[in-house]
Amino acid sequence: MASERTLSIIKPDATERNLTGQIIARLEGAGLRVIAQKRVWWKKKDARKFYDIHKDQPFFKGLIAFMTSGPIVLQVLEGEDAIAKNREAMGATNPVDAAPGSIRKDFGVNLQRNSVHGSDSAATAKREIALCFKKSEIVG
Ligand code: IDP
Ligand code: MG
Repeated sequence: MASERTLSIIKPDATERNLTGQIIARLEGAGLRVIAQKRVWWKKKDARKFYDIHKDQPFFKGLIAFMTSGPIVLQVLEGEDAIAKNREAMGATNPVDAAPGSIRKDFGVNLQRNSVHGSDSAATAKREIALCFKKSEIVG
C-alpha cells in the first residue's frame, strides 16, 4: 500500500478536555504524520457542508450542534495505508464498541461525543482535505 493522506478532526469534546496533545501522540504512535494542522471554530454552514452525506440522518441536527459547540483541530495525516491506520487508531464510532487502546475507547464520551473524525475512504479523504485545507497549508 502506497503512502496516503487522510483528514482527521479532534472534536469539541476532546479540545474542551484538553486532550489535543494526547490524541496527536496516539496518531503519531500509530505511524501517522501530521502534515497540516489548524484549530478552528466551525460555523453551522461549515459543519453542514462537511457532513452533507448525513443530512437525512436523525442524528444530523445534533451532530451539527455538537461540531459547532467549541473549537476543533483539523489535520491532514500522511502515512502508509493512512486511512485504515487512522480508522483503527480511532476505534468504532460508538466508544462502547471501540477496541481496547483505541482513541474512542479511551477518550470518547458517547456515540455523538466520540472525540475524533477520520475519513472513511480514498474518495472521502480527497473531498474532506480539499474542503478543509488550501494546498499551500499542507507541507508533506
Ligand atoms: P464515523 O465518525 O465513525 O465515520 P459516521 O457514521 O460517519 O461515523 O457518523 C458521523 C458522526 O456522527 C459520528 O462520529 C458521531 O459523532 C455522530 N453519530 C453517528 N451516529 C450517531 C447516532 O446514532 N447518534 C448520535 N450521533 C451519531
Ligand atoms: Mg463517517
